[in-house]
Amino acid sequence: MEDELQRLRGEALVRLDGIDQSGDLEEFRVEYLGRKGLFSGLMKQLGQADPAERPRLGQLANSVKAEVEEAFAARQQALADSAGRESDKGLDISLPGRTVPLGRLHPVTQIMDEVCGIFEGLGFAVAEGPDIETDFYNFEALNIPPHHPARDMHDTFYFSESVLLRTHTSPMQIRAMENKKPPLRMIAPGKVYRCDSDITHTPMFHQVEGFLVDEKVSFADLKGILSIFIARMFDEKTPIRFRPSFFPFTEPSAEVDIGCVICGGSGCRVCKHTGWLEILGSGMIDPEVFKKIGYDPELYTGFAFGLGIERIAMLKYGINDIRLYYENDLRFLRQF
Ligand code: 2U9
Repeated sequence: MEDELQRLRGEALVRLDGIDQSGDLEEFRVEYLGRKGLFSGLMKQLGQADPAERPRLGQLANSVKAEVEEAFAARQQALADSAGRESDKGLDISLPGRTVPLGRLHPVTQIMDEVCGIFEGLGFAVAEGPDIETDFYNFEALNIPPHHPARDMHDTFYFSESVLLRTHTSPMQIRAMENKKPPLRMIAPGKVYRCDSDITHTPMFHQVEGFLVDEKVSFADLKGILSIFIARMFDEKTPIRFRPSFFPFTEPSAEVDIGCVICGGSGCRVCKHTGWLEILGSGMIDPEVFKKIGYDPELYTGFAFGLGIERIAMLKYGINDIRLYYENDLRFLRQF
């Protein structure tokens, strides 16, 4: 019995040593260590052994079985560890990681922030206000007469006879004037809406308007502030010219041109071979506007200006179709 135990021990340990698959390991467990396995069979034969020898043989059988069970557990662990290393074989840690695509600000937002930042640096406060306005704030207070073409159904989006989508950001400035007394320096950035769509117009676009009101404000102040803005937005040496114009809410009025940023003034497709680009409108606030909101036009004067953000961005980047901004083509938007 003792010899048989030692033989089984040796055989089991040699078998275990050669096992390299978990299926074979399970087969081994059933054959040697299972309830009907070889070790259990030997234990059962203990009953037939010499009663004086039984305790010693019983102890020996238990310790041999425990040794084989321990070797079995060690083999099982070794197989599990090497299976883990196998699955790591598909991983090449020297490969570069996947880059996470970074988002960025829309070109219109970038220009909007740049324009606002320059005027904020010159002491202008930023106004806020609703996109949905009334006829009074959008037209009447701005001295736009009842039969002006801008009031036409074909130019303005109406909700009802007197409620509409603002066509410029000036209503915010009218509201600010109603609530505050001069001196006032303010810009009004935001979306505006007009019934228009072609390569230079979209039904929604962005404007920044601004004004400065105080006693003794002159056209020279307007020229000074707008010249500083142009020098900071474009270049110190950018040529500027003021051209007489007309707006219902300013008198006198002027449009402001800069030397073409694309061709340097020699003439190109962007400046239509004139050498100049129109970038904003401006003027001295019409006394009729002051009367509408209750400012004394004898005491106060002020200048105002307005610019279209998409247009500035088109000139700056040489873009010829405004609709590209709103088609969400990432190949276009990623360039800015
Ligand atoms: C108040 C009084 C007057 C704002 C002004 C312009 C001239 C102007 C256009 C530029 C291109 C609109 O986006 S655009 O189509 N704007 O030319 N805007 S003066 O005048 C004001 C504003 C507020 C109370």
